[in-house]
Amino acid sequence: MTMFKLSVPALSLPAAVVAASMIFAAPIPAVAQDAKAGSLMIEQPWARATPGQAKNGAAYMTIHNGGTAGDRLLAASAEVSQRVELHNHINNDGVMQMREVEAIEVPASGMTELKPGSFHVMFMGLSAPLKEGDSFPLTLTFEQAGDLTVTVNVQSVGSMGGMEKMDHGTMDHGGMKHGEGAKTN
Ligand SMILES: [Cu+2]
Repeated sequence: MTMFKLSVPALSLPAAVVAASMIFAAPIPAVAQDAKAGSLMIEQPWARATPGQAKNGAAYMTIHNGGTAGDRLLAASAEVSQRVELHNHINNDGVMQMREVEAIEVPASGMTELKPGSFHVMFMGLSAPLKEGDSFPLTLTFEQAGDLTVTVNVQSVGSMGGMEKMDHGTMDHGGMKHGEGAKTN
């Protein structure tokens, strides 16, 4: 009997909550604001705060596709800038450059990550700096799922997103010249 009584405090409430959340919650940060449309789920859209009078900014997110058909992100729109483009980074003889892309593929039963140094949503001609802690709506247009509006959270200038796992010191997006190599319409 004494042993049973002693074992009860060992199963404290916080430990039980942690155990439950490990079982039921997806492994994403608590700050995530996810959005769903059809078989698509947009995980944690975020943008990097822009320094000083920077005219361009970028947003990132992970697009999950739980469906049996692939989809494509065709366009994005937001009020924060004059233009919104879909970009990718390419390695051009060792120099990282950004290029506008026609679409970003999201494979069936798969996902596509928009992240620093890779695919991103580019804001060209910001009307005001993106400030840490702010958030703004971003409408994504998919070929199959149609329009989906997500809330983009602005994180610190040096942020790599919720995961903080990558170290791309030489590929800092914020310091790159946007528009170089990007085609104009
Ligand atoms: Cu870009």
